[in-house]
Formats: sequence, structure tokens, C-alpha cells
Amino acid sequence: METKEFDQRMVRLRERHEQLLARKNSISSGWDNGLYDRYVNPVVARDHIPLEWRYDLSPETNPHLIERLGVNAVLNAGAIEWEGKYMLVCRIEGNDRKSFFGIAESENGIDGFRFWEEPCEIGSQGETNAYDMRLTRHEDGWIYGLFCAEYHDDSQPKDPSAATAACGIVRTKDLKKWERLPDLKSNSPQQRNVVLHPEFVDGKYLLYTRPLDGFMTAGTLGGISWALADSMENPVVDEEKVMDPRVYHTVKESKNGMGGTPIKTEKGWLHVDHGVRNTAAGLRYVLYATLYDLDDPTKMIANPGGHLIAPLGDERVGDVSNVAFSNGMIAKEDGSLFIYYASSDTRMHVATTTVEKMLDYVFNTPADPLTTDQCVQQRLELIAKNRDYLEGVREEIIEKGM
Ligand code: M1P
Repeated sequence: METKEFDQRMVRLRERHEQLLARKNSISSGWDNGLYDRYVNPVVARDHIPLEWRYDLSPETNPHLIERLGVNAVLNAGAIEWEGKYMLVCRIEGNDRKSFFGIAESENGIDGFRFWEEPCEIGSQGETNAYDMRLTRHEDGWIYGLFCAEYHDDSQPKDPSAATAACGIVRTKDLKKWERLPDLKSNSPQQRNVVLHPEFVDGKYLLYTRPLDGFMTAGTLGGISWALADSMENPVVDEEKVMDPRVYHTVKESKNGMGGTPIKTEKGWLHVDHGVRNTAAGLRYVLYATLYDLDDPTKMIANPGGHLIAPLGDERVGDVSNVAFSNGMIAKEDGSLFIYYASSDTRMHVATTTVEKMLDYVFNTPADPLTTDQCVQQRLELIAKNRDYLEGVREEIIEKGM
């Protein structure tokens, strides 16, 4: 490529990238459920990745300005408020399928996300892949990042897909320097979606886990579980007790897993977790909300039926279609709540709401009655209630043109 051509292409690349980073986001007018807002654009996607991470920018070694280390997707970000800004510790998946972490920062949480100069260096325990970090600002003074560390299962040397998923752990005080700790030891041979509770429970670290079937309390169905560890420097858990089991013909029939670190509210610990069911088109991942007791964060106290967020429109399609997945929320002091979620394992979005609305939602949305007959009864009750109400205010409604 001629120098002039190279320079022009470089300018074009920079301009396009800058335009994307500067693009404003706005609330989607096509969505109105009264509970949360969706946004027109994803907040972070693969084209947000800095050019320096992807291209060799020297005309001498890359005369055609070809992308050398492409990025396939940005998904499943942990989230934390840091020095008044919104930080996403994104899972960045290279074209080579390996994921790594990079921090994208925004002033307002809905647009303007820019990656820091370099990805995070989190050290290694020998895993092949690392992904889906959940961040917990623990009362012990550290910020922990728990993620999935995936290893080839060498006991099956002839099967290149045989893998073991463990919970990898790092901690930091500044989001820059990360100290790698040993992986969590548990009885279950597979662990994904492990999350650290932000407060001590009985002087111990409470970990939300997801053991494989048969590795939790005997006789219980699989599902989101919990266990206590004495230390995070030598993290070991014994029995894992199921606190949110899978249930037939619900959004969490096939499996479920923790979302981001639970948010402490005045009424309980708020979760936005994922539930999975099987369909003829493959697995469908949606997000559902629950509330747990403030004094016993393993005791569910509210469980509205159905999903909170399901992939919608363009969100339905991606590398792994029909997936909404969240592993990070930010609750601001003013009561606003930012739920970050990835669609179809491809890009990151935000849904904004308030803690007050979420509490209304979890307490006042009826639980899943589990059968068609009962679901019809639920709707008939709602219709009858509305009929009574509307009859009582008929004049007013006509006057207001409602
Ligand atoms: O592809 C959907 C998700 O699948 C896994 O989640 P889970 O272990 O709950 O099935 C994870 O690999 C996750 O990264 C991915 O988004």
C-alpha cells in the first residue's frame, strides 16, 4: 500500500472509532414496561476495543494495515462504581476464542465507554481460558473478582472438548494491580458463576456456587447454591446447599446461575440471576429477579414469576443466540440501578431502573403458579380487579381521555 493510502486508511479507522466512542445513547422508545428502560445502542461491543489492541499500526511491519489480533465479542462484564464512574470489567473474546478482561469506563453508565490503555493482567493458575468476572467490594477491604477459569481435562487426552471449569479468584485495591489467589476448591468437579457475597456471614466468606447435580446437599435438585469459606487466600468450601433450585416448566428448568453481586436494599438482597430452559432452537437464557433476607442472604423472600429481561429484537441473535446474561449491576446512592447484560454472547447493554421500582416488582409481581390453569386464574383476578377499578373511576377516565 502506498504511504498516502496507508495514511488515509489510518485516518478513516481513527475517525470511525472515535465516532463510535462518542456516540450518544438514548432510551429505546419501543419498550415501556414501567419497570426499566432499555437503550437504542449496546454500551460496549467489539468495535469499542482500542485500535492499538488489534492492529499493528506501523506501515513498515503492516503495510496493508490489516487487523492482526481481531476481537470477536465483548460480553458478560462485571460492574463496579469507582471514583464516581461506571466501570465494566468486560469479557473480551479474541478471534482465537480465548477471553481476557479489559476495563471500560464511562461517566454516565449508558454511553461514552472507553477502554483503559491496556487489558487487565490477572496472572494465571495454568487455565486455558478465563471469563465472566463478578466484582465484589468486600467488607474486608478488598475488591474481589471471581471468574470462570477453564482447563482442559487431561484425564481425557483424546477429547479436545473435555474441560473443567473452576472458580478463579483475583483481588485488587485499585482495579489496576490484580493479585491472583488459588482457585476455589469445592467437591463439585465443575463450577461456573461463583459469586462472593460482600459481607461476612458468621465471620466467614459466603460464596454462591453452582455445583453439578449430585454434588450439593443430598436429595436436592441442582441450582444456585451457597457455602462458606474461612479464607479467600486458601478458598475451600465443603457442603454446598441449594438455595434456588431448578423447577419444571419455569425459566430455570434446565439450569440457573448467579448474576452480579447481590445489591443490598432496605428490604433484602436483590439478585438478577439467569435461568435457562431448553427449546427446539437450543438453550434460552433469561434474567430473573429475586430478593433474599437481609439477615440470611441464603433465604429467598420474594420470587416474582417469569423473566425480568429476555433478549429482544436484535439482541436475540449473536454468537450464541437467544441469550441474556448478566454478571454486573451498579446501584447508585441516589437509588438508581444499572443492570448490565450481554445479549447472545456478543455485546453489552444496560437496562436502567431504580431500587424502589425493583422492590415494588419483586414484592408485587405474582409468583409463578406453575400450571396453565393457575396462570389463567392469575390473569382473571387481574382482569376482575381492573374491571372493578375502572368502573369506579369511569367518569374521571372519560374526562382525562384515558
Ligand atoms: O452461552 C451462554 C452462557 O453459557 C454459560 O453460562 P452457564 O454456565 O450458566 O450455562 C457461560 O459460558 C456464559 O459465559 C455464557 O454467556
